[in-house]
Amino acid sequence: MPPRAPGGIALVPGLIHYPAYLDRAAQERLAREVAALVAASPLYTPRMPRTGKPFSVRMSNGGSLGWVSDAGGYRYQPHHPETGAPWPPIPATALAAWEALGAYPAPPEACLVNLYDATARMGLHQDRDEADLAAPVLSLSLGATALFRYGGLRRGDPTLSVRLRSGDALVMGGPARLIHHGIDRLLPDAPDLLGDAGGALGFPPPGTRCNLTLRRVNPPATTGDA
Ligand code: MD6
Ligand code: FE
Repeated sequence: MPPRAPGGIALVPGLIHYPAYLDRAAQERLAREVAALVAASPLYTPRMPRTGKPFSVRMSNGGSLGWVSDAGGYRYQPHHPETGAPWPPIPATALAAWEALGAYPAPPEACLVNLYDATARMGLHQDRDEADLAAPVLSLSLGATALFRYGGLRRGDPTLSVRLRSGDALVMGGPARLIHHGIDRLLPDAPDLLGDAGGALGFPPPGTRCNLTLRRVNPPATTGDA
């Protein structure tokens, strides 16, 4: 395994938090890249399998595959569910973070973009729609601070929470790859590093939070791009 970047904090084995991994300039660069991504591939409201209940988070994707959810279920697909267009490329700043922190020899195929407003949340879930569970999931946060909750492999396991701030990276891999986790809420009073710059850039909109999760979906051997 390649060496990990310094500064990571193991919240539990395999769940590594890198506070302020992206400096201010890198956050602004990533914010511009994601603004261009969502201009080409608009945020949409996903729906829960079976019930069709809308998510409170809006989503888009970059990469050869994007994660989507609708009444038909969760899946990865190569095109936007509303425009039918292929997803745009994964932002370069996010790819660089995968190479530095991903600890995996193949590039990510999917970059899920989540946008939270002040009332949005994400229930406790596992990321388990990927055929390749050997690869970690890398998350990058921009904008407002969020309360991230994480537990164990069983749904009823006790949980802890950590604040994810603008510029933070989080790697979920190894023994933590399938732990339950979610976002309780944004913390409106916690100033975010991107602050005014985010407002000036227009993305993420003031008071909102954007999270990117990069995933390897298929084992490298089946796609030949390792
Ligand atoms: C979020 N993150 O931070 C939601 N999943 O908005 C996730 O669901 C997540 O942060 C897998 C790995 C890291 C994550
Ligand atoms: Fe997740």
